[in-house]
Amino acid sequence: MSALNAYLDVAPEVQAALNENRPVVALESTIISHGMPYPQNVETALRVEAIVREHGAVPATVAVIDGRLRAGLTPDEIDYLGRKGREVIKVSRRDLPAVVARGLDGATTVASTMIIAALAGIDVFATGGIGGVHRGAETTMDISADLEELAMTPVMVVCAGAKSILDLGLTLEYLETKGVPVLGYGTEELPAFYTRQSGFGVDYRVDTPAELAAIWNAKRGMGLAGGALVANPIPEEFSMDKAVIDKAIDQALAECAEQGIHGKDTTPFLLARIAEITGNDSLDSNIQLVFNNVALGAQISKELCALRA
Ligand code: PSU
Ligand code: MN
Repeated sequence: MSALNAYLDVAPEVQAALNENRPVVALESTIISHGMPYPQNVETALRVEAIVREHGAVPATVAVIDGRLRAGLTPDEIDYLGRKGREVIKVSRRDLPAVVARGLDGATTVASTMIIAALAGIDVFATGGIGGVHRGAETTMDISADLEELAMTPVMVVCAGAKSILDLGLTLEYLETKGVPVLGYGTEELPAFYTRQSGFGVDYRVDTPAELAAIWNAKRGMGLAGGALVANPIPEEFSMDKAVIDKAIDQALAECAEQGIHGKDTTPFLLARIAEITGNDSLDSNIQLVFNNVALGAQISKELCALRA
């Protein structure tokens, strides 16, 4: 047992699946606390777990509870994180030591969910969107720790691309420098979260969960450090009008600058403002793309188990 494992509790159902080479999908909790309003956040998180199960995998929602790293939460714990919302500490890599030492609760970002998933031995993690290089990063230096985590921690992350609150071109450059494969599921183009297209290409178009699993197995087999990013476009019927969403993002970015929001508050502020400006349309899209991603995550995990059987 490594030193860090002393801080980790894996839910019995999750541990049993891992021991028996059955599929498991890790899920993050900042999307619950900071990514969506209550009660839709809790409804979505519980539905997401059900969808993972319907696709034959075991869900492992990740968080920090009472200072323990947790892979696999109870519905009550999910409800608690969702009700507390933005009062819960948003925990990325740099926050883990203090939150654990103080015995606090925290919602995990993509970066810290990857850390905990890797410690637990979970390969596949599905979410909505990842953090990236923010627009204006050439002066603010605001680059999400999610990218650095993808560079070093061995987890395959399924997302719907990144929101254009970020500089998508610079985000891809960063991932290239760090050696993170960006794989488009059924697409040549990086999806932009609410829309299927961004104008930026992915590294490889991959059309089946089996091939995504094979690519991941090859990366691990060669001993290459770090993760991989699977970019899964939002289903056509739920995608948004580009002009509508771009206008909301521009307004949210302007308010963010006016109010001097910075650091770890930037992304939650932008997410909340975009949801408020566009109302239920963007929330519906957001929920649907997460459902789509966790279903793909379950299929990839199944294929990985088959490769290892
Ligand atoms: N982007 C989204 N939805 C989210 C997040 C980002 O579209 O919920 C959350 C994720 O938890 C992600 C975090 O890991 O925000 C990134 O925060 P930051 O930019 O401060 O690293
Ligand atoms: Mn940041």
